[in-house]
This record gives sequence, C-alpha cells and structure tokens, in this order.
Amino acid sequence: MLDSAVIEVRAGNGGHGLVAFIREALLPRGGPGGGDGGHGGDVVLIADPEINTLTKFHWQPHFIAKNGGKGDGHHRNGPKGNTVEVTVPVGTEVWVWEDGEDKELIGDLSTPGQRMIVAEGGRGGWGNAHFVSATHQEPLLAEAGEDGEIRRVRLNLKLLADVGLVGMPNAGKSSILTAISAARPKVADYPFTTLEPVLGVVEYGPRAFVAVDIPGLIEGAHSGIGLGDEFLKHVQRTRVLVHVVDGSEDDVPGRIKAINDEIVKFDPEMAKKPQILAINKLDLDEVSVLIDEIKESLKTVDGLHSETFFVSAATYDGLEELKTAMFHLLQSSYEANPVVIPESVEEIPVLRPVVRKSTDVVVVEPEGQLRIVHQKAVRLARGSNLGLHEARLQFHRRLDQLKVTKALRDAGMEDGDTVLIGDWEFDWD
Ligand SMILES: Nc1nc2c(ncn2[C@@H]2O[C@H](COP(=O)(O)OP(=O)(O)OP(=O)(O)O)[C@@H](O)[C@H]2O)c(=O)[nH]1
Ligand SMILES: [Mg+2]
Repeated sequence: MLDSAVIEVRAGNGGHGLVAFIREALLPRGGPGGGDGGHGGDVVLIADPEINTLTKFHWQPHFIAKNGGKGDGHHRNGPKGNTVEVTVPVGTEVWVWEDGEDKELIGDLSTPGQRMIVAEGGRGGWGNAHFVSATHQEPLLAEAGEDGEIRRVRLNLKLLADVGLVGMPNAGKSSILTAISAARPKVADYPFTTLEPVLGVVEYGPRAFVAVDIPGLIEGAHSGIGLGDEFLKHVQRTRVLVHVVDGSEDDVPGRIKAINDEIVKFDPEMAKKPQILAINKLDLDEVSVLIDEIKESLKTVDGLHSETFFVSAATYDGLEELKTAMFHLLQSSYEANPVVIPESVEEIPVLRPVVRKSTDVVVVEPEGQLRIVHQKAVRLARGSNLGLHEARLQFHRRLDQLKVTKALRDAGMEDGDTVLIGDWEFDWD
C-alpha cells in the first residue's frame, strides 16, 4: 500500500558574506561595504486536500532548495535561495528516518493548507560591514554562510478512508478490498475473519481514493453482539458506504435491512450517507440464476436509497463498475461538501522541527588536539582570509569576545599548542 515514502530534503546553504571596501573618488574614507550572503531556501511541506496518496514520491524522492547568493560590494546582499514547496496529503506524518527506521516524529500535517519547514535554509554570512568597531575601522572578517539542513524523512500517510465497506461476516468485504486495491486483508470462509479495520488505496485512472474494510456486523451489533459496533466508528468519517451482501444466502432483503438497522441505531447521520449495494458471489449459480428474483425482492426493502451492483470478488465481474460508482459518488460528495482550506492560512502555525544545534565551543580530537566547534567562530574562519596577518589579529579578538579563548584555556590550552578550526590549523600565540 502506497501510504509511506522515504524522501531526502536538502535546504540551501547560506551565501558567504563579503570582505570589500567602498573606495570612490568622492568618498575617500569609504569604509567597509561587503554585503551579507543571502539565506538558503527552505524545503517546505504543504498539506494539500487535492492529493490523497504518496505515490509521486516513489518517482521523485529528492528535494533540493537553492543556495543563497554571495554578498556583493556596496552593501549589496546576496539573493535569497528559492524555497521548494512540496505538496503532501492532509494527514501526513513526518518521521526522521535513520538507519532504516523511524527515529522521531517531527511533524503532523493534519490541517489543509498547513506548512512545515522540513529543512531550514542556512543563514547568510555577514559581510565585513558588520565587523566595524572602534579598534577595527578596516574589518577583514566575514562569515561563511550556514549550511542548510539535510534530512531523510519518512512520510507516513494516516489514511482517512473515503469509502467504508460494511456488511455481514463472510459477505466478502475483505475479498472485494483485495480485488480492488493492493491491500491484503485476511480472507477465510468463516465469520469474523477480519478483526481490525484494514485500509486500501483504490487507484481509479490517475486518481485514487481510500477504502476501509471493517469486521462483519450482525443483528444486535449495536448492543455488543458479535464483535459489536465499535468498528462502525471507523466508517463514521467516510463519505460513501458500500454495503456488501452475500447473494447466495437466503433472505437477501432481510440481511440488508438488518445491517441498515444497525447503522441507524449506531448513528442516524451515518444512515444518510450515500450507499452502494454490492451483491457479491455472482460467480455462484445460486446468485447468477436468481438475479431477477433478487432484484425483485429488493423492492421490499424500505428506504433503500442505493445503486445495486452484482459483483464477484472471485472473478472480478462487475468490480470495475462498482469502482466507477464509488468514484462518482465520492466526487459528488466532495463537490457538495468540499474540504475547506481555512481563509487565512497564516493562522495555522507553521511547523518547524525542533532544531538541536550543537552549543559546544571546543572539543578534544582523538589525537588530543583542541578543535574549535563554536558555530559562529567556525563560520568566521571559513569566511575570512586568515592568511592575512591583520585578519588573524581581528579573528583572535573575536575569539576573545565569543569566549572561545576562555573555553580553550579551560580545556588546558597553553601558548604554542596547535588548535584546529574548520579546515584550518594554527599554533596559538
Ligand atoms: N465464490 C465466491 N466466494 C467468495 C467471493 N467473495 C468472497 N468469497 C469467499 O467468501 C468467504 C468470506 O470472504 P471474506 O472476504 O473473508 O468475507 P468478509 O466479509 O471479509 O468476512 P469477515 O471478515 O468475517 O466479516 C471466503 O471464503 C471467500 O473466499 C466471491 O465473489 N465468490
Ligand atoms: Mg473480512
């Protein structure tokens, strides 16, 4: 069943900040003008009521947002990377997927129009204009952009069924679901084979809908007889009911009436749902020979507001027509009662996974050297040309301000020790 898909989402990296100075004829002491890098684009999931399966993700499992642009001279900031918007069905859960299993639920897109930033773009790095101070009129520092988030997530569609299959035990509900969808509920020739509801995606041309097969009902189910009526709540939110009847049994009208009585007793509103009657086991002579008699007998059922189909889950006879009828009834139901996207989508909170950025400042490498991992310091080291003596002096002052120097000292650093940061390594002095 296509109700789950693993995808990879990559947000854009932030653009690098620039080191530049404004030196124009009319501005002799023009000062630093290096612009900031643009933010990287996000990957955003949007709950779209027009979609009801995750099928498309099997063909397109990668989503990559654009990087932010580099900062430019004259305080011009780099362009922001475009956001990638990915539509998913309403009811999609988002799980962090690692080592082939679910690690953590980070989002649940349950409201139409709801958005979730599933991978956040990196912030653009600051250009040197941000680093002016009384002591540094000519800042030589700039930040590299922050990396965008990359994650593998599993989308899991909590299916909301559109169509509910109801009927007596052994009528062939599970057999019909098996014949029209990829679901494989247990089928056997004794009553109460199905003990739990089973969902199946029914493909209809390029469209699809979801059907649910529930345990059989019997007379008195509403008062707890058989497996009781608690499973009827699983079809309460469906739009269309398919009432499956074993045509080879005696008293077909009586059986139909018994089930419909149970439905009314459970919930009178449910009894008003559009219902399709599927008289099953047409391949058996008891049914095929008696079609006309059965049709005639149905006229005795009061208030039957159903289209009737003779079908066989064994030979697939009539199932295409049954699917078409389900689809058309569903379509009219959606037209009459559309899923409404709330007027102001801004009111629905945008979901963001909890970001656990490391707050470490210094770590010890396996060989015993100290490595600076403070994120701002690392981005400064990446974004600046530390080959320049003056830039290194400014960088050291920043390390003091960011309390990185203190952390290094606390970790036992002495003058002359080698310190690592990013791809760069230097001796502390
Ligand atoms: N000949 C024939 N047998 C069928 C047909 N459909 C179902 N059966 C048989 O009827 C029996 C019951 O089928 P199920 O699909 O398990 O019936 P169910 O309505 O899901 O039953 P519960 O889960 O007990 O409520 C099985 O032995 C099926 O093989 C059909 O179209 N023709
Ligand atoms: Mg069953």
